Amino acid sequence: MKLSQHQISSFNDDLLKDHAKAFAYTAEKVSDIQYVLQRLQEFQVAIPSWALGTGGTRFGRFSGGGEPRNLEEKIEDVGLLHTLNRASGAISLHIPWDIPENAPSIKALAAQHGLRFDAVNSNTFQDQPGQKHSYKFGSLHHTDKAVRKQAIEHNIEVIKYGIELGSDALSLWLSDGSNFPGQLNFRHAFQRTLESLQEIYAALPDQWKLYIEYKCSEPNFYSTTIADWGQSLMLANKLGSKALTLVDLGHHLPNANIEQIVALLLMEGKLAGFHFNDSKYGDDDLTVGSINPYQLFLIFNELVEGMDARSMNHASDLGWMIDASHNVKDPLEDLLQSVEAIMIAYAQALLVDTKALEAARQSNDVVTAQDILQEAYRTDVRPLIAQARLLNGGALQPVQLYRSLKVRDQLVKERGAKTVATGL
Ligand SMILES: [Mn+2]
Repeated sequence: MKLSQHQISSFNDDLLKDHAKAFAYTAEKVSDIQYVLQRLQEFQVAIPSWALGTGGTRFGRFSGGGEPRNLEEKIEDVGLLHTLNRASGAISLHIPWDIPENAPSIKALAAQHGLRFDAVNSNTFQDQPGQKHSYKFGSLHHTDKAVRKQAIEHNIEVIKYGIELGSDALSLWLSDGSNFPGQLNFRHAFQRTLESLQEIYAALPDQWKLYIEYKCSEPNFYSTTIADWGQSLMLANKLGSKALTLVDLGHHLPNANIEQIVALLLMEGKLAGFHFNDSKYGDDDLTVGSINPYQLFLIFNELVEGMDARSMNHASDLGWMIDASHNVKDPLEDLLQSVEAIMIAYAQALLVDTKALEAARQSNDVVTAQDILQEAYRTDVRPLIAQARLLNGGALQPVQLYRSLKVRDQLVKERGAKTVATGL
């Protein structure tokens, strides 16, 4: 299914008058509106190929129907999102859930939808049918060299798929860890992981990056071998300049100050990018901005200030990806909400008066410093994002258009009510 430009403009026509009023009201208060709009127009968030089906928990999965049955249909779904919001112009593939059997035709299909391939993701947290060695006790940290070799070769194979598709990063998350005290020698597990990563690192093409994701627990509950940003950074520093630390917002201990972690990784030139989601208790993988939008804004505030300090391009110099799961929502509607939440936090961060904030800090004016941040956070920036979308040819209200065109019903008709997408 493909939406036409005509469907989008005729939907927008009815909303234009109200939008213009709302935009004028907000734009008047922004000192450099052209700069903000341009940044918003450029900003793109990659959609993971594993988030296009209904998510499940360890207790069950309730499919919503019309889920993509193959990689082609997943690309079609991301194409739909991008047509609606013009801010989802990339897809992040997970191997082996989405192996591009015919890379040139997959690449051409993605290009037809205006999509590029973001980081490719490997998987050594599950055993695949016919796999020789099991990852039950880990992969890159495993005590058995043969298991480590198998996991290394898998990662190198994923890099090869990525090269064929024009990707330029391997994103790696390990479930390696231990469930009980005494199970693992921490130092040896770390050393084996490092040695395995060195072999993967050696297979990276020149312009490629290796994203090392960390997670404090799950599926192992006593220790994980790359548990936090410090351990990821230690590995990245030992590996070299292509290795960077990836921050998944749901992978921290409760109440961790993620914005501070981000600020320092960025300062060190070691921040790879993000897996966006939101959570209340653990790695809940909820819709971005649904639980704690203020934290997301504070993170973007550090990102904008820190990237500007290093003259980085906001849109292209870090990896921006969603990593969420949708148990009770239509995945496409949920992803539209997530991208919107990211754009809102980014736009608010662009409005922060950084000079005034720095002056307040210098004079230890704590009240003013807080007010400056909250002034930006409490600005309703939705008309600015809608304007950027309009300028890019997208819909003023993506979810409403998706609903009024009955896209999900159409997908169910085309694909069936019982389809199940590969993924989480
Ligand atoms: Mn993640």
